[in-house]
Amino acid sequence: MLEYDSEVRAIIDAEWERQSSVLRMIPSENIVSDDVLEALGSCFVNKYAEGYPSKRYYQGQENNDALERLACARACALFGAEHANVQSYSGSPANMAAYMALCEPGDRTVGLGLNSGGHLTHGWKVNFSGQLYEPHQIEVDRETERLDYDEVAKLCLEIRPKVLFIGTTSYSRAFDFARLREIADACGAYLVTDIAHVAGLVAAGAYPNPVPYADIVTMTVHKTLRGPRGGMILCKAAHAKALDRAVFPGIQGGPHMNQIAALAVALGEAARPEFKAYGHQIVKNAQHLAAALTARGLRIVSGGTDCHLMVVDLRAKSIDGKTAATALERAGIVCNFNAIPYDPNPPRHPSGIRLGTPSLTTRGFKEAEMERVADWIVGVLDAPDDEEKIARTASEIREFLKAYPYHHRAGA
Ligand code: DSN
Repeated sequence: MLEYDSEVRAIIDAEWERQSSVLRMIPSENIVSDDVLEALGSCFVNKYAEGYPSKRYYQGQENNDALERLACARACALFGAEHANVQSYSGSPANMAAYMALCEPGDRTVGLGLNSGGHLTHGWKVNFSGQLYEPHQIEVDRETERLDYDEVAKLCLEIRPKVLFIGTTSYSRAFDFARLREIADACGAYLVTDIAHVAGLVAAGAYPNPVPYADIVTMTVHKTLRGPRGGMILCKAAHAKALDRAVFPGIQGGPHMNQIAALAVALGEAARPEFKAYGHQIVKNAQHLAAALTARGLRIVSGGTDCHLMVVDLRAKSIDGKTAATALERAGIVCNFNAIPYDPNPPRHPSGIRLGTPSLTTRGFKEAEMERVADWIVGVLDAPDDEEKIARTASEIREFLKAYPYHHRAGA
């Protein structure tokens, strides 16, 4: 492979070495199976397919059509959806398609604020969702750091948004989707849920499924779902036409058929019993890690987690999130700095870090390993300038990881 390009080969090898020798704890990252990788690198990379099955703008589509139909059928079966669109390049365009299918520019929307765990595309002011529409943001309750559904209902009745857009990048609690549907109905809004982070947990039955309640459900497929980089959208049959039109030709041209091939493989893997066990183990690992960090003197935002991630408030250790994340990286623990709700510190140096367990769980980590992870993390946070200790931790982790392979076959 890459016989004639030693420069790129060397960089890929270095990245493989980096990924395999550190604790990868960014919750939006995972490790795809060899089969997903093979499909992603298949001959579908050579083919254009603008349009939808049986309605394309190029010839030579019989295999593209079969592939896209298979991916959509697998998506609908896995999540219990009426319609699937598998063409979105990633999560932000998937969210854009949801807005375009349901709203006109200038319409009012309600979404979860960034510091409360929402995403840029849920109405943040510098994002298209905050500029093309009229966004109103909900924040979590100051005390519980959880969504207060009475407050959501109050805001929605006051604002009367066209869309209630609920999803997360760092909110760790399970949503009450039935309640959100009631709130949307009471104010005449559509309900869109963005399950980019928890899609794999939903597929595994380890997190509530919003599909019965939401008009549109968007997701990325590369996080807990363990597929290739990409987006996917599910919706009620009534929105299918508007949604498909929003994706193509509304937002994008030809779909990436190699990405859809890899997604079809990932959806097949996610339907297997091993994946159910995997999804539940991700959550058990996250809950165990949250408890282990709490026992070592750290505070977890909202007191714990119902999913694969948590935000850790570092103020008790007198260290900011960025300093912590860079020290942890030197020690072989890769995460990201993150704001906590109502963060008194600036976004570039917020008070927290965000940790997740999907990729460690793929490598075979269970609760016992989470105890080791908690020790390593707290050891670094207690002495972020002790370079000797940090180097020792990095080499301990590198050694430890040799027993946990960095690739896996389908469903394993
Ligand atoms: N970048 C993703 C995450 O890390 O949560 C969200 O877009």
